[in-house]
Amino acid sequence: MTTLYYAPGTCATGIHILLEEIGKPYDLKKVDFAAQGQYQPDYVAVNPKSKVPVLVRDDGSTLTEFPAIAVWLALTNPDKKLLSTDPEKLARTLETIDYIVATLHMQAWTRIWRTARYSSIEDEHPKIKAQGREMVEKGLALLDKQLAGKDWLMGDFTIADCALYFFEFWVAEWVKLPMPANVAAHYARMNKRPSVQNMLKMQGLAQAA
Ligand SMILES: N[C@@H](CCC(=O)N[C@@H](CS)C(=O)NCC(=O)O)C(=O)O
Repeated sequence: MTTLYYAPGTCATGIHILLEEIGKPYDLKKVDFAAQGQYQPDYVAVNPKSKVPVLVRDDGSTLTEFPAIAVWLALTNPDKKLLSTDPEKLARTLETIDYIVATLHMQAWTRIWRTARYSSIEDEHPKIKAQGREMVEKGLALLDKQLAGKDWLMGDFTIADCALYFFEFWVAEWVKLPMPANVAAHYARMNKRPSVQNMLKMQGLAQAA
């Protein structure tokens, strides 16, 4: 059966939401980050990159990287209309996801949460964290502009909204930075979706959002 490896509240929440939107049966396997589970041999055998999300498909093959998993889920479930195949809309959707994943997650949040990966000199950490925060704030401003006059990033609900959700979740629940109005409204809209409510319950995060 399709299986999602996740850790609560991580970027894997976006893939979990997509699985709930699709509504087909799947299994969940939790990776215990507190116990460094991502680095243990049994998990490295699943994903040598030691990251979540990982999707194990029905044929037993694994898929990693948020954008790849999200696109694959959308294209294999076309009836759910989670990604337009119109070239312009598809390119714009991927443009937004790449910004959230490759710039905001990988560059900004990694500076904030995994600061030691940027410098082993502790005195430099406050500066690196501040850079990450600045990047998050810039991202919030750009995404707020993109959401102006729209309920969802692309007009219709797509995989991009699920990527934005994990970014919003971190801002709202974990770092508690103020969100600009359109982003805050998008986060509230997402939290009302049954798929998001199910995900929050299943990951033990229901109190958070
Ligand atoms: N580029 C990857 C990033 C995945 C990633 O960094 N996931 C984080 C959780 S949000 C993780 O597994 N971190 C564990 C670690 O770095 O030790 C993707 O988009 O899937």
